Amino acid sequence: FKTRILVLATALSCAIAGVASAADVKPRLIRFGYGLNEESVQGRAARHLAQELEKISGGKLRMKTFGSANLGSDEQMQSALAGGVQEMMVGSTAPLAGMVKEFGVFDLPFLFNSEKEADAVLDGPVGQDMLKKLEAKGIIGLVYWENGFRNMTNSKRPIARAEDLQGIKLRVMQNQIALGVFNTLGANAVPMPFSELFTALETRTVDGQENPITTIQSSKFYEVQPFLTITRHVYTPWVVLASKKWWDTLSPEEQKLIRQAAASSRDFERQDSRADSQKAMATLEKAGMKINTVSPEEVARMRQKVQPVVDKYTQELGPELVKQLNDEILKARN
Ligand code: TK8
Repeated sequence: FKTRILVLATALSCAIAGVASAADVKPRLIRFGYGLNEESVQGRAARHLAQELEKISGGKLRMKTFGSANLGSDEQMQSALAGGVQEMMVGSTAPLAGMVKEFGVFDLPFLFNSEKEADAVLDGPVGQDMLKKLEAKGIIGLVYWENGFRNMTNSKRPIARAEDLQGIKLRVMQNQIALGVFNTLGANAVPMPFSELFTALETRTVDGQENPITTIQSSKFYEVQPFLTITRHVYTPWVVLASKKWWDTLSPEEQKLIRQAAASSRDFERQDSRADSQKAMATLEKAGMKINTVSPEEVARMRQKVQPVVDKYTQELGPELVKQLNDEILKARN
């Protein structure tokens, strides 16, 4: 008899918990913005996130995705999240360095050698501590997606040596480190939001830019940029963010579902990005881009050239942080 009561009581409390958690998830519409177009890796992962969230919330948490910077550039969306006027987004870490300077570490060139190293650092203590720092600025950092290793394109000439960058107006992401790195390599660095980039390339306001292969393909930069140089000079991530003002109005159950869907989108996106990178390269070749790869010797020269910039920003970002980061990279490498 005793065990029967126990079984009954357990069943009852489970049922109550079940009911309580279902009531804890209210019908909501979440606006999720991103910068690339719908056909990009970013677009596919945004759709995956929306579908996953809808599925695991029994259709209650619905997400409307806005690509092509239709809700604004990365920087504008970051402010909108902090102000509580937009719920969620994905964007680059580079413009976030204006809020939490430590995000600038991901703009230090020639840091990671492989995607595996980047995953280890981003999902490890360095990457996660940085996400927590965003809270004081009104933003919840959820997960990192892969943007990837960046390469250069331009409309003037193949870049075989750093000297070939002389006189090239090169669009860079909006932070001091990116600016310092490319000016030191010899280019005329022009900070500009990604949302203005295609037009700037088309009208020759700038001569070149740098981004991963997947983006060069999905944003059709090959239509206006004849030269592609494989440099893999920096690995930059994307980060999925939520407005803290909004987040704090959610129930713990809703927050849990969003975290769960975000983790699923991270795994999906990284895999998709890596597979797409191969395909995108073939598309760029077919489109007739003139492609060259800088030699390992030249990469070593470039590294040396930018070392003063790395040293300067290591001081500004915190030598301890940079050391911790390098230690984690070495751990993942070996
Ligand atoms: C898209 C950007 C883009 C980034 C850049 O909004 O700005 O060049 O690589 O992916 O975040």
